[in-house]
Amino acid sequence: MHRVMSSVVRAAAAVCVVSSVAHAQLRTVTVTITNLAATNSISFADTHLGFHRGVFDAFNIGTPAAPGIVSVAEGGVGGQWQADFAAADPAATRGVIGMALLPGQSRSQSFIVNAGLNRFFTFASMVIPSNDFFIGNDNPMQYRMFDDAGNLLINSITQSSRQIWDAGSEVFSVANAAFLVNGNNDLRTPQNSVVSFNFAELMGFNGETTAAGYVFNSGLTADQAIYRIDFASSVNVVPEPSSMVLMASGLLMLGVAIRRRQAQQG
Ligand SMILES: [Ca+2]
Ligand SMILES: [Ca+2]
Repeated sequence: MHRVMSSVVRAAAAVCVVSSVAHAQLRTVTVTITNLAATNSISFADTHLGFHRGVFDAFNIGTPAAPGIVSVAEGGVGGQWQADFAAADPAATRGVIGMALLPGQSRSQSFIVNAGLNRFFTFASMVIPSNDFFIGNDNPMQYRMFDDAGNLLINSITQSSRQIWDAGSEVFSVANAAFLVNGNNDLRTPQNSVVSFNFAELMGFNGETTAAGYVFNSGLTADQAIYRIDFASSVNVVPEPSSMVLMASGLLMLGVAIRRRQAQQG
């Protein structure tokens, strides 16, 4: 009798453990990006982002920009950045919040994140107009998003003008710039330099008409906030198919144990 009851308890415990492991760390995280720059100042191309283990390092200050970050900085599409991220960390939750984000605009998107596995956040977005300017985190472990219980540790990330990067891959040129009526983003002159901070050079585009129709005026000052990412998190209650299978097998074990007990009693 004792043996039978303990197998029932074990089976019941297995159901509980499997379901709690499957659900405890899944979070729905809503990411909202906002362009804080003044009217007629900088815009941002696609924002590339990911929740990850902290191993994907897209660039380093003072070293030449790798093709991944160049794919963000020189046109905003970021295909190589996404591919490199996927290769470095296949279990990461990656995404894109798309299209040009004009001064004053906000955009939101939700992601299902395993908060226990993918605790860190990385982002990169081209600053437009420019030849090769972007924003993003140099250190892949700079933003730890979740504590051990899966609670959000960071509600907001703000970037100021002094945090704008020059990828050092393309020489400044109106004629070769993205997002300008008088620029052709397909043209480039290699710069052969390194990643560095630079926002002052953007003044060189003042007076140029942007692809969005406004006449550009940088007006940036070093400590001015230009971009913000806000985070809101809730527990994700939709079980994944794999956890449904595990729960079903746990219930099956429970059923077998109960039938065994009934057989012994009968
Ligand atoms: Ca780095
Ligand atoms: Ca440059």
